[in-house]
Amino acid sequence: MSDSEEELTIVSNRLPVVLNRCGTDWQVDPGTGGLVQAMNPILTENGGCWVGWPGVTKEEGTGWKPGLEQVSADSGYELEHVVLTQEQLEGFYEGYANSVVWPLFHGFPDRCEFRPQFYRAYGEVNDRFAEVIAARMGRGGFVWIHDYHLFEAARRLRQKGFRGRTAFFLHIPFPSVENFSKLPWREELLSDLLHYDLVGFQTRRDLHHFETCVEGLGLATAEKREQGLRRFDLGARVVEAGAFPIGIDYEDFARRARSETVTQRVEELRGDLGDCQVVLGVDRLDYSKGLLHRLRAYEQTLERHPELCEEVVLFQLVVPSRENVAEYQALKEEFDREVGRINGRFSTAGWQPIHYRYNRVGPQELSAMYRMASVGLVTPLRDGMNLVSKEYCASQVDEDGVLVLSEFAGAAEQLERGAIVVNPYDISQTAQALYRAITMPGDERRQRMRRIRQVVAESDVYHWAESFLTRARLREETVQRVVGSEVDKFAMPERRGL
Ligand code: ADQ
Repeated sequence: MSDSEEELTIVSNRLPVVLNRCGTDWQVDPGTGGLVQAMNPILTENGGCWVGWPGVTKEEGTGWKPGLEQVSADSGYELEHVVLTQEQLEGFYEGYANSVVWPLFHGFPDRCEFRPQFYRAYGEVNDRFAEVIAARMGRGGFVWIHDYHLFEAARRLRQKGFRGRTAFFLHIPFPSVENFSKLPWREELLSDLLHYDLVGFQTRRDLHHFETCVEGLGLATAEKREQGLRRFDLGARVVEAGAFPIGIDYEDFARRARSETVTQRVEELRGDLGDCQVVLGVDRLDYSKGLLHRLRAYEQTLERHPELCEEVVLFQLVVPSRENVAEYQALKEEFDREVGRINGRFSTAGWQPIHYRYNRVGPQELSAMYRMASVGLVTPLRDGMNLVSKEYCASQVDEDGVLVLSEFAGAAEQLERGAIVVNPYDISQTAQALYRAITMPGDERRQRMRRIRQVVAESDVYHWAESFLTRARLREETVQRVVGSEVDKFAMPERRGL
């Protein structure tokens, strides 16, 4: 087997499956989403394995196992599950991952709960993942680990004798040194990342933040390499870091948007809305997505331009997320209240300014909304990349939509030349941008949209996976391997909180 055909092991917090309980049985379906779509062809072609948590805890039993085996057999690669208890899940997932790393890395340090027990649970669960990976891979091979749930996996894997190559991709932003420094376990986290051979970020800004943190905390010095890569020489080994902006399956979105079913659905939706222009928001319910700021900006647009009343509607789709967390429930309540207030303030007999749906919609419905919308309003306060902005553009097959995009979405680095870029904290500027988008002449719309669509098409998810994997594999020839106890040279003398 040549290097490029080498078996690949992917690791992410969740396995790419959807489990639903039907009475006492389980229905197990293959997952969807960009990562699955990108990895499927590679795993199917070269063989491989996906390691992750199946989505149910140890206490819920193992009735789903036969279904998982079936999905594994159908997909052509193995699915290796990691068993977690309810208690581990709470400390690791709801605790450290989502109440420490998520808010801190998105620039909300005041929302963080820096509890040592969360950090301990995180370590325990990362160790469980490392055990499962090591049991499968032995001492060698190539493993690609994803996202902020698994910073420690490479270090723990090496402690178990693994000597193969490890790569990591962070889907969320990497914070500035000011924010990062607030983390009680900051040196530990950086040292954990420096146990990987290759660390990938979404944007050059994230890479720069990482570099500044590593240098600022005195762990290593970065050397600039080709294609913007950074190289950290740690003596016993070398770590590379780079920006690899994730993409979407552009062709799939464009094809679906052009399909007969979607074209018909667009007609129906347009019929329902009369001649109104549609401004579309599509988000997971999360404080990082800037939903309340967006409502205020829309309200200000209507206030300043009353002539837009009965001419425009904001269609906001929200996917439920972390529904059992009080903070998210409060956000939903406030969002509902604000929608009600704005609708109460501006509605007329036959027109309502905001149409709001709080559910997950199927791919065809989503595609119809993307195609129908004259403006894609994507204004997160911080976002690793933001796939919605790219999906909107790929679905704009008539090329007459305008993307209004937050400068704090990773996507802005690639799409700034065609989008109207805004600071979502600046309500007045966002309102002006929205007005400009709604009233933009057809020629300018097409010119801008064409430019963005080209970027989204060229840097699709396949391009992302291939460029990351090529870099990770290239490194084999250029990098010294870690031997024996040299791994521990870089471990923290005392890992606080453990
Ligand atoms: P997310 O925070 O989940 O991803 P995003 O990139 O916007 O954010 O992806 C959301 C996905 O959910 C999109 O594919 C979208 O189509 C889908 N979606 C949203 N609303 C929906 C609805 N009502 N019905 C159906 N589907 C809906 C994390 C990071 C991002 C990064 C991605 C990928 O937080 O910054 O872009 O990973 O790396």
